[in-house]
Amino acid sequence: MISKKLQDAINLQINKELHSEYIYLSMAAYFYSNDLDGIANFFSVQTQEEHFHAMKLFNYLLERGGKIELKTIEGPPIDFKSHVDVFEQTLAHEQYITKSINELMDMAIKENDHSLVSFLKWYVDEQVEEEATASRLLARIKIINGNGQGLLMMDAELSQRTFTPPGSE
Ligand code: OFO
Repeated sequence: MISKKLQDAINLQINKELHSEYIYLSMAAYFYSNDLDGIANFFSVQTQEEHFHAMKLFNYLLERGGKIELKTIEGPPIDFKSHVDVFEQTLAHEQYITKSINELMDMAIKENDHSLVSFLKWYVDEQVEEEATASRLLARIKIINGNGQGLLMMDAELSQRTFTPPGSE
């Protein structure tokens, strides 16, 4: 049985992952309305990833005999200043999520919850990838600096992204 303190922290992390899903859905909408459907596709696939992150925690908590307590999902940003702004917000958000996962890991270590420590390692690794992707795309959109040809190339590349549930590839 998991402790009440860790149960609360996992429920909060589920909320943060669902909030991430909502944020990326808003970013997808921004790019769809700017006729960059490929970049919008990237964010759309990201929403599926975030849903997966939330559900993985959800299923784990149930397996541990914990209680799921879903909370209100905060609204996402809906106005973006520029394409660069979207990617800056993406990187900042992923850094925030990394911090949150690390804090959860610290709590699990402190409580000697070996199962949770082992489970969270997947998220620690995943966050390395999340930050690296956000950082690479931010650098590229800055290089493109509004150049139409560069933007269309990035759009074409990101249109290829599909969602593959981790563990099934
Ligand atoms: Fe769930 O990693 Fe992004 O937010």
